Amino acid sequence: MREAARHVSNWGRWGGRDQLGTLNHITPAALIAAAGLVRVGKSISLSIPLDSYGPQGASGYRRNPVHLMSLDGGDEDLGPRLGNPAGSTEQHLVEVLRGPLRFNDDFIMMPLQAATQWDALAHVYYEGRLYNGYPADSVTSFGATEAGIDAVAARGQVVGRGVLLDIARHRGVDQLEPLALVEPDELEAVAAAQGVSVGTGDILVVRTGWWQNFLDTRDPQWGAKSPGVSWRCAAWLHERGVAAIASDNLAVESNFKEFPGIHLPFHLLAIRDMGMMLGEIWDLEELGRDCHADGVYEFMLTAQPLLITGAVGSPVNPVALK
Ligand code: UVW
Repeated sequence: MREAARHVSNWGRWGGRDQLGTLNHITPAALIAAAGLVRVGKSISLSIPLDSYGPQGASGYRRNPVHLMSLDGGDEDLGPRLGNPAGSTEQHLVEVLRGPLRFNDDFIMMPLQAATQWDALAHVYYEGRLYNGYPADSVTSFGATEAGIDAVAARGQVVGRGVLLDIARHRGVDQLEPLALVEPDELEAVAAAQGVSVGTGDILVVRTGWWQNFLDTRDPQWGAKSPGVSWRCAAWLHERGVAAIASDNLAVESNFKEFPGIHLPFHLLAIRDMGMMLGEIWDLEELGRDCHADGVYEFMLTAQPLLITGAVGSPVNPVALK
């Protein structure tokens, strides 16, 4: 692991104040080339629904999104029935509801690490240092002052060439086995079989079929059983200049415990040493079917996080464009 960390480290590569990490690989030329992949006018969302029925909830510190209505037709109808023609005692609404306009408002409450999301570079660290050597205390209760999701979102940086590697289909299964590991030579073999290359500035999307497993089973241990890439894939991504990686499981990587006492070793290497954002819990089912049908495993991918000041992650609605 130490050797791997040294090999993949990008600290200082884009300057001592860099906030983007491997997203720096998405150059203007890469973006122009990605736009050329939109050929048939098709768009596919890769987001799971943001609702209370998602895969979070097994841990104490994460919950599924909670969606609440703060104003709806029921409120506006109730007022007149109770003798208040405006339907509200709030002064602004009293005025508005005297006219024809009616509207509905809502809230969402959610951990930014629930549902389809990006891990920002400030999400994971070890030995007191974040990506680029930023000190751990640059993230406080006010949020991240370095390597937060806001730096990425403000640049609109997460758009480029997406490449799907459909590991499940290549293995001839709907879903990988629980805790299965995907190794670099398999990434290579799947790319070759699909006739697609993975190169500098690409956003790699790895399908394990594990999202469909959740839909089929609703297993509370779904996340803990995730198959996914192994920590050895970090070097493969680094050598190719990949900009970001996303998958349809809990944490991109397999939850298989290879080293006693070390959890999520790929996270440590990818986020903290390489400066690579991880896209988690993406729905790759329709994209997988589509790429299989037309034999085209590359597309323009737009997956901008929300510009949430100081956040260490963000929900995202990634869209593949062909
Ligand atoms: C951790 O659980 C630490 O990370 P993630 O949300 O990226 O899986």
